Amino acid sequence: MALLPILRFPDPRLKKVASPVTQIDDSTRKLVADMAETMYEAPGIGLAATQVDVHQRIVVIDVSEDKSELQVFINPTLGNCEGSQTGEEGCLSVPGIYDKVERAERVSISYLDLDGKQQVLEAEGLLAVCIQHEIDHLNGTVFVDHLSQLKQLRIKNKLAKQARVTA
Ligand code: GNR
Ligand code: NI
Repeated sequence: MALLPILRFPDPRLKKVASPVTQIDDSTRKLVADMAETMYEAPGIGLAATQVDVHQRIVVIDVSEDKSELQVFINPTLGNCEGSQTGEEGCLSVPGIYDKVERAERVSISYLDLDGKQQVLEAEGLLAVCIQHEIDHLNGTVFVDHLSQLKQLRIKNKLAKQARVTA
């Protein structure tokens, strides 16, 4: 296993649209294991392949209290969305920044599991938020893209300043 470097906003590679996985093989399983290790180490509750500069439609999520319930979604597609919820979001690609984003309260997704089997999942609450946040990444969207232009500018300035002091 290996820790993978996480791209930081506003890296233009975060804007790439990921391609569907056409074959689930050992390289897919290795990537998923490395993504899970990277997510747990960060620590975060989800990670999209886009964030580690792999532009394939793969997401790992673990919203459990004790970090014991890894979920892997390959080629996830959003189906029915219902209701709305607004909560503070953060992102491993936008460290130290948190802001409110409105999302659907309940979502249905179809995806492939690691055995290539088609699955359907109904999710609500934090898992639903995380799924929407990760599918956004696969489509080249970061949560700050949902904020006002002024907030985005402030975030870019703050991250640029942080980068200067840590350099
Ligand atoms: O770790 C994460 N926490 C989080 C909190 C609220 C809404 C979404 C998230 S996802 C984030 C990890 C991440 O950046 N995934 O892309
Ligand atoms: Ni994120």
